[in-house]
This record gives sequence, structure tokens and C-alpha cells, in this order.
Amino acid sequence: MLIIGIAGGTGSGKTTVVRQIMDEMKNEEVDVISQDSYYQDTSHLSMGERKKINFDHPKSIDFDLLVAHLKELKAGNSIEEPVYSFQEHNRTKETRTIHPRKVIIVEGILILTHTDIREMFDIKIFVHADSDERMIRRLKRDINERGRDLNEVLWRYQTTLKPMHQQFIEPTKEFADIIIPTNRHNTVAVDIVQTIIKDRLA
Ligand code: UZR
Ligand code: MG
Repeated sequence: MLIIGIAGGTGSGKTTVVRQIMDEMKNEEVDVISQDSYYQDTSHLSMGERKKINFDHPKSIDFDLLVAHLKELKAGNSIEEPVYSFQEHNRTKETRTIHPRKVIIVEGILILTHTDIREMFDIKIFVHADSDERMIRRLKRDINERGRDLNEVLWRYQTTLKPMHQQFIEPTKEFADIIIPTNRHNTVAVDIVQTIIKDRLA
């Protein structure tokens, strides 16, 4: 099994890169695990307390569970990925069964910050877009898809997203095998990744 880690700041285009990589593969060959599914269980907290959580800090992620799940998959066993609710800021009671695949992609802003997980990745990718570009994308997404307003998003960007990006996310670029630029449409980088995957699977 090949495990590919895809990191990069919010709005960098991770989801798009994942989709482009998967486009060339058969459904039964590949699955994606999202870091969002592994936010810590917040059942013991009130809604007010949950809203104050810094979701851009590595400690908000249950890396122990993610490591355990990746080990299970590597051993050939299926896992139950938690299903996260952005409305509740918590795991739901549902899970999604993930079966071992030829390729497992793990994507998320903080996934290269954790040593044990880094060591489990066969290929480490960092998706790069300039911070103004990322902020524009984040703004559009949070307003259009997550019901936030302009001031709220900008406030979060300044007080949390930007400092956490500088402190935790950007430094992990150093661990990447491949950096994919996404300021503009680019197909060459993903073609290279697909070639590497085919080569490793052969
Ligand atoms: P991407 N996030 C939420 O907005 N709500 C939650 O309950 C949990 C996470 C956000 C998180 C982070 N920060 O910036 C983003 N906040 O999801 C990461 N606030 O997702 O890589 O797709 O941008
Ligand atoms: Mg995403």
C-alpha cells in the first residue's frame, strides 16, 4: 500500500489536487482520508466552548487515532473513519468504513506536523498558493458554503489562520518531497505525481 500525504494551508487547493490525482485511478484502487475527520472528540464541551477551539493548532487533531488507523490499513484491515460535523464542531455518531487500497491519500493542513504520521507517508506533498490567494478562496468558501460573514472570516484569518499557518503549516514545507504550485492552473505537477504513483505500484 502506498500512503500519500497532502498538506498545505487553508485554501491552497488540496482538495482539487486530490481530485486530480484520483481522476487517473480506478475507484477501487484509491481512497482519501481527511484530517477534518480526526478533530478531537468534543462531546464533553458545550457549544460555546467548542466555538473557542483553535482548529488550526496541531493539538486539535486526534493524531493517535489517525496513526492507529493508518497502521490498521497497512496491516490489511478496514477502519471506521469518524464523520465530522462542522455545524456541531464534533464527530457525529456515524462512521465511514475505509478498506485497504493500493493507494491511500491523507489530506489536511496539519498532517506533516506529526513525526509518526510523516514517517508513514511514502510520498509527501505540499500544495502552495500565495496567502492572498488562499485568503480569497477561504473567504468565498466560508461565506458561500459555511454560512459565515465577511467580518467573522477576516477576524479568524487575522487572529488564528495566519499565525497558525506561519507557526505550524508553512514550516512543514521543508518535509515535502514535492511542492505543487496552485496560484494558477497547472497540470504538469499532478502529471508527475501520477507518474510516480504508477511507477511505485508497478
Ligand atoms: P481546509 N474548521 C472549521 O471551520 N470548523 C470546524 O469545526 C473545524 C475546522 C476549519 C479550520 C481550518 N479552522 O482552517 C480548516 N477553522 O477547517 C481546514 N476555523 O480545512 O484545509 O479545507 O481549509
Ligand atoms: Mg479542503
